[in-house]
Amino acid sequence: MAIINQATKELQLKIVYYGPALCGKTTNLMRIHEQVPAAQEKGKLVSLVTSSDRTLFFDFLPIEAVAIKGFKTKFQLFTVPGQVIYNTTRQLVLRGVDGVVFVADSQYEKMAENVEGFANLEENLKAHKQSLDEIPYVLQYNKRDLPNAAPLEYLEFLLNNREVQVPSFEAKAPRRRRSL
Ligand SMILES: Nc1nc2c(ncn2[C@@H]2O[C@H](COP(=O)(O)OP(=O)(O)OP(=O)(O)O)[C@@H](O)[C@H]2O)c(=O)[nH]1
Ligand SMILES: [Mg+2]
Repeated sequence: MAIINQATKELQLKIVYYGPALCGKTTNLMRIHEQVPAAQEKGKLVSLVTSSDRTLFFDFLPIEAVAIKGFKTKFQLFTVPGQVIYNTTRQLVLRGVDGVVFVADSQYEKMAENVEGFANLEENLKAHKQSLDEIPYVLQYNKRDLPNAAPLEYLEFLLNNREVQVPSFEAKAPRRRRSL
């Protein structure tokens, strides 16, 4: 839920990067962290990972963006752990979410996981009495650099098939800098 502080003129929004295991959620936050100019206020990227770099709880990155009608906007970016066993954690991270970026892995063999991940997002929102009818979300088709990436039309057909279609974006991050 967006927090509006009239006294300090601040607006705080929580955005969650959601998606199947290894689709590139953490990489998204790392790239944003690298690319937001130092002049713009950005906090530390906090990552809680296993020894093999898989997200254990979540990643967290606070960013300050442009002012909207005199209100300083603060985005809190989170990722969830994609591994199936961490569903309770995914549910917790979704609490109070204002917007979702669903990251899909473009590789053909990941389609079932993408579809399951999307259904899992809907289920977990339901647990908070929320739904994608009211929570704004976008789709990111990641790993477009890989040779076995499925055509965009196929991804759209599988994932962007709710009553209202949402914006979708292609992405690739072939190299990952180990800079945490
Ligand atoms: N080729 C390619 N590899 C990518 C891309 N994005 C991420 N990766 C790689 O995919 C692997 C998993 O990336 P992560 O960002 O850790 O994935 P995640 O979704 O956070 O994974 P979990 O936290 O376990 O759910 C890493 O080796 C990344 O370097 C991409 O666009 N292209
Ligand atoms: Mg991760």
